[in-house]
Parts: sequence; structure tokens; C-alpha cells
Amino acid sequence: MSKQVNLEKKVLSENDLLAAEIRKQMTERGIVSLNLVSSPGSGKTSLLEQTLAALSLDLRIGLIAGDVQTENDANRLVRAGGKMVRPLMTGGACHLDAKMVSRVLPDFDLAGLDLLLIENVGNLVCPSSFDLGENMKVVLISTTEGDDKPLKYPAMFRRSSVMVINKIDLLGTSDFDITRVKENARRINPDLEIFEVSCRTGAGLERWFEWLVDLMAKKQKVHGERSDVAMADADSEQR
Ligand SMILES: Nc1nc2c(ncn2[C@@H]2O[C@H](COP(=O)(O)OP(=O)(O)OP(=O)(O)O)[C@@H](O)[C@H]2O)c(=O)[nH]1
Ligand SMILES: [Mg+2]
Repeated sequence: MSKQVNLEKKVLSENDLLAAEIRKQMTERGIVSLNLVSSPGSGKTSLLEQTLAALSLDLRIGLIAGDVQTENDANRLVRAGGKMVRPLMTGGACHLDAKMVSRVLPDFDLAGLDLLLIENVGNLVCPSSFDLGENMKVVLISTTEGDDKPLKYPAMFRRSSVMVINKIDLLGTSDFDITRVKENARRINPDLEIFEVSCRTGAGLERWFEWLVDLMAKKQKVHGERSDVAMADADSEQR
């Protein structure tokens, strides 16, 4: 038993080292990276399709579509206008890890990217334990899943910075209570930024797009300031 615990610890710490390297690469280039996590079918690919449709003219978006099997999601994202899309098939594993991400990263022209969106494997448990070098995790929950899920799968909601409640067009067709799901999620993580959207009707998506653009602007301002400082340091070293 303790051997198994030690092995798990080793795998996670190796993953964290690799994730830190990925994060460093992204930060150096001013790329914002989001890791989308949820149960199967909550609408991760649908949200990415809508995001591409709205923002791909203004932002250079790279996408990694993680799946246990098939390239269905990657194909959908290409059809939605994604120009830099890579499928990442785990072949059985229930989550992406940093090693898998670092395997496909060389396929991207990082200098030509503003935003990297990673769709994780549909699973509300395992992906919470694996840092992929992202800036933040975005957890989706759809209105067909039950409003108690943040309490039952707390790690995912604790480790996410954003919760997107999707399929609000289906509110009223089950006993899902949107006020209760937000209360439950905030009991686990009071700092969660919450969005209520329907990827089917488009309701609520404008706020998500605005938040994303704003996040990019903030990160790129910090990146610009850092680059100025680095250039000033290099100049003074040369003198
Ligand atoms: N009614 C409704 N259906 C939606 C909405 N968003 C997505 N769907 C549908 O839900 C189903 C699953 O959506 P996906 O985007 O494939 O979900 P996913 O999270 O990417 O699924 P996995 O990759 O398999 O985990 C599809 O049939 C979508 O058309 C929504 O806002 N309302
Ligand atoms: Mg998907």
C-alpha cells in the first residue's frame, strides 16, 4: 500500500516538474493557457467551438483536444475554424498529463500563439490531480448533471478558478437548481468566477468572451512589462 502511495507521489512530482517547464515556456512567450475540465458531455468542445467562432479573428488560438479515443473533437474544432488544433489521444488513460502535453507542444508555432486552450478528457476526478502547466483550470458543469456535483467532486472545483454552468437552455427540465449549484461550488471554492451559458442558444457567452479578452489583455500587459525590464537589464549589462 505504502509502495503504491510512493509511486503515486513520484508520478505526480515528475508531472509537476514538467508542468513547471511548460508554464515557463508559456509565460516567456506571453501565452495564456486554460485547461478545460468536466464530466463527459458537459460541453467542453461546444464552448471551444463557440469561442473559436467569436474570437479566432482577434486571437491566435491553439487547441489541444484530449480524448481517450477518437479524433472527433479535434475534427469538430477544425470545422469550427481552428487553425492550430492537435488531437491528443490517451489510449485509455482517464486524464491528460504534462508529459502528453509536452509531446504535442513542438507541433505548435508558440511564437504565433496568444492563447492555448486544452480540452481534457471528460472526467470529474483524475484531471484535477494533473497540472498541465496551464494558467488556470476551467470546470464546466451542465444543468443535466445535478446541482450537488461540486460537493461530490470537490477537488475539481477547488482547483479550478472558473466554473462555467452550461446548457442553461435546459433549466426547468430537471430539478437542477442553479442557485444551489453556485452555493455548493462556492462552499468548496469561494473565489470561483462563475459563468452561466448555453452553447446551444448562445445565451451568456458574450460575458465569457469579454472575460477571456480581458484576461488576455492583463496577461499580455504583464508580459510586455516583464520584457521591457528584461531588455533594460540586458542593455545595462552590455554597457
Ligand atoms: N441543450 C444543449 N445542449 C448542449 C449545449 N452545449 C452542448 N450541448 C450538447 O451536449 C452534447 C455534448 O457536448 P460536447 O461539447 O461534445 O461535450 P464535451 O464536454 O466536449 O464531451 P466529451 O469531450 O465527450 O467529454 C452535444 O450533443 C452538444 O450538442 C447547450 O448549451 N445546450
Ligand atoms: Mg469534447
